[in-house]
Amino acid sequence: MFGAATSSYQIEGGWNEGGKGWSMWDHLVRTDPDHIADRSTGDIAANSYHLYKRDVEMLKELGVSIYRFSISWPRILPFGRHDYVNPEGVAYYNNLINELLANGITPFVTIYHWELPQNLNELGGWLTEDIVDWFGDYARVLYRNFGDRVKHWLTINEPYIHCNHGYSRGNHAPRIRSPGIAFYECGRHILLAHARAYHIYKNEFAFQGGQVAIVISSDMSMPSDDSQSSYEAMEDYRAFYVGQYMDPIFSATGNYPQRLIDRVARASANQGLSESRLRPFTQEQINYIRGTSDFLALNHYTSKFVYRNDSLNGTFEVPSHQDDAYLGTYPDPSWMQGGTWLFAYPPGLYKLLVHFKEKYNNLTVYVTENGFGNYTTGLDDENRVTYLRGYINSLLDAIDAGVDIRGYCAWSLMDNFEWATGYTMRFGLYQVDFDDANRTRTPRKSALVYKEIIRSRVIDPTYNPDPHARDDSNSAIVVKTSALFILLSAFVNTLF
Ligand code: PNW
Repeated sequence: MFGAATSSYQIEGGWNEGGKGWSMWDHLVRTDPDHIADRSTGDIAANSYHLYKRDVEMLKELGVSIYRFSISWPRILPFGRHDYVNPEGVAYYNNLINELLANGITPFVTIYHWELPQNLNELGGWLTEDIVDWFGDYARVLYRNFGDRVKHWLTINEPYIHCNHGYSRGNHAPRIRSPGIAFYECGRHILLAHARAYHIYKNEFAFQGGQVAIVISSDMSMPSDDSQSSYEAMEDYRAFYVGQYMDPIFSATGNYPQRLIDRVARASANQGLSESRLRPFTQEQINYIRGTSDFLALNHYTSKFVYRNDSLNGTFEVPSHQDDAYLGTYPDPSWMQGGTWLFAYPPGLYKLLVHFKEKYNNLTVYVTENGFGNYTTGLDDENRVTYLRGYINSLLDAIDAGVDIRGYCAWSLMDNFEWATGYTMRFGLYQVDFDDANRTRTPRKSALVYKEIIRSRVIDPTYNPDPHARDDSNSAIVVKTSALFILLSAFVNTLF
């Protein structure tokens, strides 16, 4: 199944319409506007709150069978808590879901793509265990209202990126800078909250017959050379930034990776602390979290080499997860670069999937995000075409290697609010004109290539569509009509 992905804050707009409450991103962009690269907001974004029918039309044009989108928590629960459900919010997502189903497109719904209601943020957000209750109650509202039609639920998007940007680097909402403590607390509560939402589904909504999964972001990591230290650094990279979130759910032991436990415990002890900054799970919590994902929803963009040597001495803040992990990374300079962190290495997807198959006992995978973002706009996105072809080809190799892959979603259906980089970074198959009140969407070359791959089931490197000359648009009809008119007038002229 091929699909395309988006998230609510990045495309919806309608930030204060239809009874919606404030998320921590609404709060960030109003209280700290200079933090966003172009001082923009998601107040209107691509205006999908009003243009969702056009979005579904685009999905139809592409010929995809999956649309991955997210639900805005404060649009459904304006105050975060489940004691007041906003009927207009429910109506919006009902309309979207019904429109998708009427067009034969399966919804994959992300319950949480970083839009924490601001008042829950003020009560502690992801740093308090109360969020396990809040999140579970919110998930229950969604299952109850939409579960008759939604059969694929994705609980939480990318614990690592959310905790690293929101609670460690302080680059995303809620802009907390606590790389040695909050970073781990955030991840811990995300795992518990995810498990709560999973159990609620299985205990109360199993009759709906759907599936529930967590969304994990993972780069492919490789040792920078043959040395033991590089190999160890790579294993630590995987333990800190992937295993921390995956192992408690997908591994047989159901706990954090031992490397992660050991390194944080040792660093904490060296810092004179009486306990590890990575709080251990109780056996009861381990049992509660283990096995709580019906498949792996994987977001993958890039790859890196990992090393550990003396050049790292004194480079990390103490305490921090960077200091705990104590490793360096870099991309191969020959890889095509998009945004600051995005380097294209298509074989990385194949290697990662084969690694996961071996490590996590033949798990089932949907790729829920993969795409190319850069700072250029326009319709001739050759580099995005190259990226898509390369990564889809790599996916085919993984299927040949026996990996159980069920679906692939491109990020993103359209240009959108790319968090702290605002609208400066573009990921869209469809270009969105943010200067135009209508937020006109136009297919890029990548959209036409993706459409042809989906239609033909072939990656044809010679296929070279022109996104400026569209034979299926109204303008083509205008051209034909005017040609007819010229012919007619020529005929009339010969008469007189
Ligand atoms: C994802 N990295 O975040 C998010 O799920 C999307 O909301 C976002 O728009 C998209 O990727 C593009 O950035 C990531 O540094 C951010 O590897 C950074 C990384 C990966 C994913």
